[in-house]
Amino acid sequence: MTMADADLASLVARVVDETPAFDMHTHLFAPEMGSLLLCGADEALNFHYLVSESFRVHHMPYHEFWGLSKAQRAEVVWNSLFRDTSPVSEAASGVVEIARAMGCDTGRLTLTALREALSDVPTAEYISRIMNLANVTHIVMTNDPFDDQETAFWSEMGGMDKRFLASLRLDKLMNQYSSVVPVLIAKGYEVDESLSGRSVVELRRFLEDCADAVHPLYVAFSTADDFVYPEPDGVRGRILKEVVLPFCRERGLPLSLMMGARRQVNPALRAAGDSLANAPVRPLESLCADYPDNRFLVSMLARENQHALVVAARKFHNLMPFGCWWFVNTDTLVEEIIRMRLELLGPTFIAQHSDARVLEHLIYKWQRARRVLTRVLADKYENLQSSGWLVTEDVIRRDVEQLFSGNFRQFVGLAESSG
Ligand code: RAT
Ligand code: ZN
Repeated sequence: MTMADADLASLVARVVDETPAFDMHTHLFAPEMGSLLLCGADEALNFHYLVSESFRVHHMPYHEFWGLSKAQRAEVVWNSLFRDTSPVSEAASGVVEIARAMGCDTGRLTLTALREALSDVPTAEYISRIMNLANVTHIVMTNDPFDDQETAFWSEMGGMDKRFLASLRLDKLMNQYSSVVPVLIAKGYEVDESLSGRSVVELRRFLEDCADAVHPLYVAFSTADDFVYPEPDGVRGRILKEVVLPFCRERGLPLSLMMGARRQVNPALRAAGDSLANAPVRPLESLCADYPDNRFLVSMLARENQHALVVAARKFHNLMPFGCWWFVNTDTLVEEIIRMRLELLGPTFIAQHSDARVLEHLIYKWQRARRVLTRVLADKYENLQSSGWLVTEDVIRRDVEQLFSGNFRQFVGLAESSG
């Protein structure tokens, strides 16, 4: 039976809200990893997205800002983005959404009230509350083998909160190889800068050891616009071809490429100083063609690259576009990207990831993703219905489940019942 458009739209909204999400890329950590799991108002306000926006308002010298304590920086950000201007940006309005979900009176929101409503301590109960509000079942961490603070916990990872799963992030190995050579040598791996002798075998052993420690769902690295493939003579090209791709193939792990991040354009902004680049898609197509037995999860940062990425995914089934990342994670661009992907790929991609750095980010990032997906899907189902196609609740549930969790689970080989 055909539904009225308004009924169909509210059914889609309900199903999208009720469908749990598998958050396949975040910067959150299991609670057992101590201070690495950030939460609370001061952390939320120190989010680098907000820090960079605040400089447009307060114009404080960088050294002065970074010389403040975290709580003082939170105050500067608060005053700039919530007192002296209106919090209409994506990241600033996200704080208002978090506050509302946590029970604050957002009509009269103060920093004190926000600090009271959000906890600085991620107790098991608090984590469950936030995950329930966001309707997220699993959180994939970004695990850096060259971060000592993090690797100190790796041997205990097996016994940690099962909702937190690992991914192996190899930016330093792939983008700054010479800087990690001494670290690898100190850890007992026989490598050198020119990849001679036993280097390749030893890098492979390093990856095996990392994977044995954290059991990642995928391996990842980000690239700027300088990523080339094939790159027969370059060190990165050789590590990719001789170490990372065979390792991923043999362990059955997808490789996630986050393309178009131009790092440290303004180092004075620290973590907020990265920008974007229009990255060529041809190297990606060549990789997918040359390595049909490897699987590639790909997100691109520049709006200009989204169309080419979707077209590439039509050509290569070992390519899975995921999420709307960082500078394209805004209402307008997420809608454009999801619409484009649905129109060219059907529901065969990963609709969104949160990229949360602070636990409470899960709330607004997923509320937004759900609102946009509802708008786009309602529109698509209305069109289908008007062509006589039967759109039922079961059909909607199946599609949303695939977009929020099933496509990712299937791509990484995670059975429905496990994890
Ligand atoms: O979105 C972000 O928080 C960025 O700082 C990056 O960490 C990005 O998401 C990445 O994973 O490289
Ligand atoms: Zn990220």
